[in-house]
Amino acid sequence: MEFFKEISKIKYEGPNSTNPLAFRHYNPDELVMGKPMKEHLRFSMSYWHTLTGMGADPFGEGTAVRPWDSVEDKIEKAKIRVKVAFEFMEKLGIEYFCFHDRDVAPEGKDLAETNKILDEVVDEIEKEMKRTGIKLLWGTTNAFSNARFVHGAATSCNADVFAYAAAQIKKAIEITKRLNGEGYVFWGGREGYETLLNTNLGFELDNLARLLQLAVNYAEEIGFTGQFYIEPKPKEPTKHQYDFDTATVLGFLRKYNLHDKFKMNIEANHATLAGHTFQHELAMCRENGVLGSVDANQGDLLLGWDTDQFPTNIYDATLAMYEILLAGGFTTGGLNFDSKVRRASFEPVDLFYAYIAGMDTFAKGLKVAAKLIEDRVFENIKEERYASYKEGIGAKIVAGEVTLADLEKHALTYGIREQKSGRQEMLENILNRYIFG
Ligand code: XUL
Ligand code: CO
Repeated sequence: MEFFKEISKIKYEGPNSTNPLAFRHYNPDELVMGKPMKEHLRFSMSYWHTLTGMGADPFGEGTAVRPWDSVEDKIEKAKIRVKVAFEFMEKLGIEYFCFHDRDVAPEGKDLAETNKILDEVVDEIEKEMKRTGIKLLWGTTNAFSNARFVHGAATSCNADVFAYAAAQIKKAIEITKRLNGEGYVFWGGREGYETLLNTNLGFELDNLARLLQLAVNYAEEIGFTGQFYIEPKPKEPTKHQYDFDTATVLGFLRKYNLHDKFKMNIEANHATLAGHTFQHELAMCRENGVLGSVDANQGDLLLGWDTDQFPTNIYDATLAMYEILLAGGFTTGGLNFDSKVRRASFEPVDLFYAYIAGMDTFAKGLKVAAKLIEDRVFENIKEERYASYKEGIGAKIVAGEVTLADLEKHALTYGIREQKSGRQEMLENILNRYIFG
């Protein structure tokens, strides 16, 4: 059965095409820096927003028109959605997907039944993966939507909830392994707090580390070799999320000696909610050797929450790809669109327009970023900017060959000899030239 009958496979038609159902920049096999675009970008479909996001908001119910959802039985519906998902990915030429346990299958009356239903739906996913060759970028668990997670999961004050979350994670790692997932994400959905008047912050962080350590142990025990990622986010749903940003997560991981086991899954809109740019978070990961995977979306700077919009901002996409290329590109990770269509874009075809926009934006960003790196546009300028550390006192500082007294002597003798302009506006204009010609 075909679900998107009016839509055939989306093709690359080149930058001059005016066909809204074609790629203008994403040309999967075109070589960029000697590697096909699709291998640089490793696009992935988010199962949750694409298949189960209905457009509900705090003021009204979902608006999405999804004809395949008309079947009553929840398990049957879940199985049909699997077919829809794979037809969608095939038509867009997306070779990876990501999911939470609860996106793909409904919960049963208890954990045992829930796990049984999940296995049944995973059977269908496995068949479709074999048929199409589409792969699992990462799996994860949803330990935040159900009311049992009211006080958090690993950081809940209730030990039964800690155990329940652990059981869910155990199962989610098992299915990720079964589907050959290349990674597994921990996003701390409700791992945070509203008020310190009732919260033992130190104890909750210890518990978060305990659960992550148990997950590491279990992965080793069953031979799951996929990469573990933590996805930082500063707020929402809780006021203070523990995994605030990359720097905070690095501090946490190092304190609990977990830093060798985790990389980051950076989400664009989470970075901006933390008061950073997307590029900042990626650069911080690159400098610390923890750039793992990316949830590509964009926020609305006029709004203070996670809007999960499809990325169309060419500056952000270019600078993100610039960081990713500088870091050596993705290995296990990829570009997952943790993005949803707006509530008023309720027709199935809107899902295609949205992914085409996101994929084309990042493809164009990749091409521009590659050119910037090949021409060493910023590298040469940065090298020149720090030249004073290459010789004289600067070289001695870097080599650790000076004392404060030596530096005092230097300052007394020379003062500040020369300052140079940072040339920010010139650089921004050069960036524009690379993007727009
Ligand atoms: C929530 C979010 C999640 C994670 C996976 O803001 O980004 O969907 O990506 O749990
Ligand atoms: Co995300």
